[in-house]
Amino acid sequence: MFTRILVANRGEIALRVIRACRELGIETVAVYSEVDEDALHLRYADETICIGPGSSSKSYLDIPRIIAAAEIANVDAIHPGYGFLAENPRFAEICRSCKIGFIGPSPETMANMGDKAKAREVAMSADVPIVPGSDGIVPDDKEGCRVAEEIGYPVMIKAVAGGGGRGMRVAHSELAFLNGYAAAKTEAEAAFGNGDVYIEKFVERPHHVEVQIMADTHGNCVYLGDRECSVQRRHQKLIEEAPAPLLTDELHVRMGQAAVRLARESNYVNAGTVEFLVDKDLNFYFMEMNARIQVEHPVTEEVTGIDIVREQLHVAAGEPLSFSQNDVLPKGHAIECRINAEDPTKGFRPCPGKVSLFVPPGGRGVRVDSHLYSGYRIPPHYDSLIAKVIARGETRREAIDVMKRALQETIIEGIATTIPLQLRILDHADFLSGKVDTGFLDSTSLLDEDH
Ligand code: MV4
Repeated sequence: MFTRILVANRGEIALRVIRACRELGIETVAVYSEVDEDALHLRYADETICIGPGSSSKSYLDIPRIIAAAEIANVDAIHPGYGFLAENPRFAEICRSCKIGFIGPSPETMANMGDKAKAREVAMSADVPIVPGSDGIVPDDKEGCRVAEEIGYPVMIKAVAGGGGRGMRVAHSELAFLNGYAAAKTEAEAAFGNGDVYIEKFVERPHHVEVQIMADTHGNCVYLGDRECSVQRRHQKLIEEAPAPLLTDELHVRMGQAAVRLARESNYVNAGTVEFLVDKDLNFYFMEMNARIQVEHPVTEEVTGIDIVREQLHVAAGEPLSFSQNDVLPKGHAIECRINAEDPTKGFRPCPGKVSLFVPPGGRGVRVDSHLYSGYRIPPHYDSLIAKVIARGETRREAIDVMKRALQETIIEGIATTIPLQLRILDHADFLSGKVDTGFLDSTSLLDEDH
């Protein structure tokens, strides 16, 4: 096992990684930017290194600064958390050439999964269903029109370098296609430096269901069950749960096995997530693979009892997974609310600032992953996630009741948060019946400003 690792991240995920390391007896080195001098991850780590100014591009995203810190601190490996450098194949490659372990998949696997058109090909080879669409990149709009006609409108135009909803357009007609094609290419070129796009049949109001997998270097690959992540606004998830309420017993298994086939086909090693679209008839289609630990991993941990970050450390050190598929027996139900420092009455504008008082919820069935403390000043430079509240119960209804109680007792003063919105969602009839697809929030009045 590693003796010392560097955590190339901040916020709650830095704490999550440091906690797993401490339990395994691994020393930790935290890096931080100048605006993070008061951040909690510095207090939890064994050593700290300032890597630059607040701007991410000059600190948490700056590969030479991170590598320099890793060399100076003499670590065995780097855990990238999520976001920042977590899915950057060039960073993983540089770690490899510097003989620093990277706690994630190989640069080759990461590059393949980062290219959405290549990922579709891998899925096809693995016999994992994909949405009908183009055979790879669409070279020009004339060819695009031909493909769109063939698969039938409406279609979706997607950037190969995309993800998270950027560089995406829906087209219901040829005219809309021509406009959307040009717009998607321009947006993708600006956002990713790569304007290549492909086409898929547009799936109306799909569910976003994802499968957590874990793979080691010994050929073991298992699925840890699924999560429903459809409650989102502009591709920002607000509530996630495990298992996905929509699926039948048979579908939990079929989707889990499909995710494992895809991971095996791409030589995947590490924790990973295979995202699927599920339509109203319960057909499922591969969408993307995320080559990192995800924000919502705790709901899977709560129903399986498996420490996913601990297993990441084991497999990155070349050890086998500590469990096999037969040991994964999800029990009960877990829900996560992502608490963001955003003002729902001001169009979800981020509202950084000083948290004058923070009293986290607790009690039976509650877990809180957060870097917040009373008096902490949230810097404006990073994302607005300030806490994850996770509730579990024997049943979905019980988990919802625990979550409502937990959010009601949470005290966060000095800034606005998404908690009032999440409490309204937890009371909504469609949420209670488990019927929420990705169009749910926009189709309700829950986002209106007059609440
Ligand atoms: C789709 C789709 C419908 N049909 N693809 C959005 C993010 C990106 N990862 C893929 N996304 C979608 N792809 C086809 N062929 C609908 C979405 C989508 C969506 C997916 C997951 C979660 C939320 C979403 C919100 C709007 C659109």
